[in-house]
Parts: sequence; structure tokens; C-alpha cells
Amino acid sequence: MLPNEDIIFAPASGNGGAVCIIRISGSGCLELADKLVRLRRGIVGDTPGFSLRYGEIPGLDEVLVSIFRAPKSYTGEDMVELSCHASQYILSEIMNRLSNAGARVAEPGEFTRRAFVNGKMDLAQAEAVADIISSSSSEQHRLALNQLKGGFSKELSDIRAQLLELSSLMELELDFSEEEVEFADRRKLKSLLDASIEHCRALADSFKLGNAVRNGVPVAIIGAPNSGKSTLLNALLKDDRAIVSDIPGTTRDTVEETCVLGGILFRFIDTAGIRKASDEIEKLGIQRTYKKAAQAEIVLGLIDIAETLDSNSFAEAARELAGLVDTERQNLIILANKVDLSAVNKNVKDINNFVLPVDLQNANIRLIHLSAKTGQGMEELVQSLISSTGISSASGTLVTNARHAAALSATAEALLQVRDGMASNLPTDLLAEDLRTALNHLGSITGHITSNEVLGEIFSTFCIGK
Ligand SMILES: Nc1nc2c(ncn2[C@@H]2O[C@H](COP(=O)(O)OP(=O)(O)OP(=O)(O)O)[C@@H](O)[C@H]2O)c(=O)[nH]1
Ligand SMILES: [Mg+2]
Repeated sequence: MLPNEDIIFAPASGNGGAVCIIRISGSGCLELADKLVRLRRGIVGDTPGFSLRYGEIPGLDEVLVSIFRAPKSYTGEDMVELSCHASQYILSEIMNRLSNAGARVAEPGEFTRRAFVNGKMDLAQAEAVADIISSSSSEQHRLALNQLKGGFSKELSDIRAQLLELSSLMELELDFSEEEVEFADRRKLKSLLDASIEHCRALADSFKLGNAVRNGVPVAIIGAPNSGKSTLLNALLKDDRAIVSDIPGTTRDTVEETCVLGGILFRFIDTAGIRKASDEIEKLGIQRTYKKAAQAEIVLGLIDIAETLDSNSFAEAARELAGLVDTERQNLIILANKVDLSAVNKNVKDINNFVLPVDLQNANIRLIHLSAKTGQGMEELVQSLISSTGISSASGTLVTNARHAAALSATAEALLQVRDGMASNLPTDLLAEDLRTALNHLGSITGHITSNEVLGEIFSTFCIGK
């Protein structure tokens, strides 16, 4: 753990705005503030916690001073927050004066690290502070808030309680093993174990979805050149992001952009149209298309119906797109695009001819008739995208952090060892050892068991001032 005697400070407000907040934390910081700030009445050092005072930094600025006293503050230490005018000059001058008075600039995440060390929050909650600040969709925010408020930690502590019960049942058996008494009811042990393994696995598995919520659900837009991929990207973003033209092969590299639909962050990837290219650069672009299609959660496969002669050639084009998608693990939405042309162009067949062939009828493949140009079918597409993610506000706890997911998998793994050991009648002291390993992995999430290196790694990703 870090020594907590230093008084630390950092600007804590975001960029822009008229007011800037400078946070100061550590024992003695109230007295230190008095070296800088003159209150209209009294001194900071005599002011009770949860007070707001008007003051002046002589020759520099008028400030509002918020005073918090240990342990009732964010960090659990004495804290002062100065709200000053957001001028770069004022800010750097205050920071200089604080340094000269003996405080030092906080490291990234150091306020939150101190909050963790002082027992104000556990590690999972501390990590949620970073998530809540970076969240850009309502779903991302909901998960971060649940984690910050301790919803996830509560779930972990339920599992921990179960494992501790298991552990004590085993210890009991260990104590009496000399007399060869099987104290613990093995059936009860096994059912407790099964439930805990199941719970850890379900949480670890939720990371795939949780990660998508956090970083944006990747959606690749693929199809032949000129099928309307870039037009669709622009329509989804409601922005002229990608170049659209009637020259096949316009998009050569992938274009990636995020946007929030139905509270979920999506990462749309427009790609180079797939065809037999002779040009080396286009070939490289098409290779990227294949790669992006393989990595996506959802693939939007476009077929230009004006280029499709009949239902057979439509079925063939749909099969080609499906061949690029693993429908066991990915969702494919086939878009019969340019349906607006069916009204004006006699060469375009009745769109009702364009249906999915029987061999593509699969729960993970859908077909939508669309006009990326006029917006017809867009609403259906958006709804389909949202439901394909499997994310809903009823999803409950989703693990959004790779470190947590790895620790939960390791917990489940160690518990499996216990279960296998029990099945093959291993001595109880060996089983108890594996159970301790499981508890250690679980404890690493909330910080019951954590090394300084791990803490250093976690908090270094925070911004200064958090
Ligand atoms: N009528 C009609 N035209 C469309 C529609 N979608 C796209 N287009 C037109 O089709 C042409 C090609 O559109 P793009 O969006 O550039 O096609 P792309 O799939 O990105 O093409 P590449 O980048 O070359 O692979 C443009 O002239 C668009 O205006 C549609 O729904 N209806
Ligand atoms: Mg394009």
C-alpha cells in the first residue's frame, strides 16, 4: 500500500467550463489550505466537515472552499476542494502555491486508490468510478452505476459466503478425519459447489456481452461493391461520414464509427466491397473486410436488388454472405437493399421474391427489405440490431472488466478441481487447498486479496484527479 502521509492535489473537473475544481486530500490539508486561502470568516482548519465557505486567494482569485473531514470524505481523509475560475493561469498558479506549501500532484487514480485503501469502497467499486466517467451510453452507465453502488460486489460476496460455508464444512471434516468420521454431508457440499461453479461461470460468460456494452457492439457492414454499405453507414450515423458514389470500389479501407441506438453503443464498420479485385490495394482492403466480418458480433450483409435477377440469384448472394459468417456465434442480418427502386425500375423484380432460402433459415439469420437511401426498413433494422445484441436493461449483472472475468473463470476452475477431487475421494486437506485458491481468485476482484502491482496497474489507467 502507498504511504498516505503525503498531501496530494489535482484538478478534478473536466476540460472546458467556467469553473475548475482542485481537489486536495491528506492529513493536514485543511491547515495547508489556510496558507493559500483567506476565508471571509474564520479559517479552514477550524471549519467543520461538509461546509462550503467563500474565500480569496490573495492577488489571484475568489474561490469557493468545500471542506470535508476524515473519515467522511471521498478518500476517507481530510479533504478540501477549491472551486476557482477556470483560467489556465489561475490553475497553474494555485498548483504552484500548493506545491510550494508542501503538497504534491496526485498520481492517476490516487484519490480513488486512497478511498479503496481507507475502506470507502472495494476494488470493483473503485474500478467502476473510471467506468462511470467514461460511459457514453445508457446501458454502459447502468452497468457502471450498478458496480459503483456495490451490486456486483454484493453478488460476489454471496458467492464468497457460500465458499466460506463450504470451507468450514470441510475444515470440520478435516478436524475429525482421525476418527474417520465424514462429518460434512457430501451431497450438501456438492450441491453448494455446483451452485457456486454455475454462478461464477455465468458471470464470467457475461463478459462477452459486458465488453460489447463497454466498447461498442461491433457490427460489420459487408457486401458487393455499390450495394449501398457506405450509404447505410451514413444513414445509421445520421452523418455523411463515408464517401458514397456510384463507382464500384469507392470504399477501399475500413471506416469505423460508434453511435448509440436504443441505449446501446454500437461500433459500425463499413468495409470495402467484396469482388475479385486485380488492384493490389483493393485486394488488401477486401482482406480487411473478411477480417472485420469474422470479428464482428453482428454482420449486416447487403444485396443490391437492382443487380439481382431473380430469387435464385438472390439466394445465391445470400449464401455467399452467410459463408463469411459463423452463425453459431454471430448474427447475420441480410439486407435486400434499394427496395425504393422496385417502384420505378421495371427491371427490378417484385421484392417479395427475395426471401431467405430454406438452407439459411436459422435463428441467427434475418432478412430485411431496406432502402438505405430513403430510410424504408431502417426502423426495423435498428430494432433488429438492438435485439440481436441480447442486451436488455433486464440483463442484470454483466461483467464489463477483463480482470474480473479472468478471476471468475479462475475461481470456477479451482472449484472444478475441488469437485473432481471430491469425486475421486482426495483427502480433505487437498480439497481445502483448492478451495482456498478459489477464494483467493474471488477475493482479488473486490481487493480482499490484492498485490501492490495489481493495484498499481489498475489505478494507472485512471486520469489524474479521479
Ligand atoms: N436507389 C437507391 N440507391 C442507393 C441505395 N443505397 C445506396 N444507393 C446508391 O448506390 C450507390 C453506391 O452506394 P455506396 O453506399 O457508395 O455503396 P458501397 O456499397 O459503399 O460501395 P463500395 O464502397 O464501392 O463498395 C450510390 O450511388 C448510392 O447513392 C438505396 O437504398 N436506393
Ligand atoms: Mg462504400
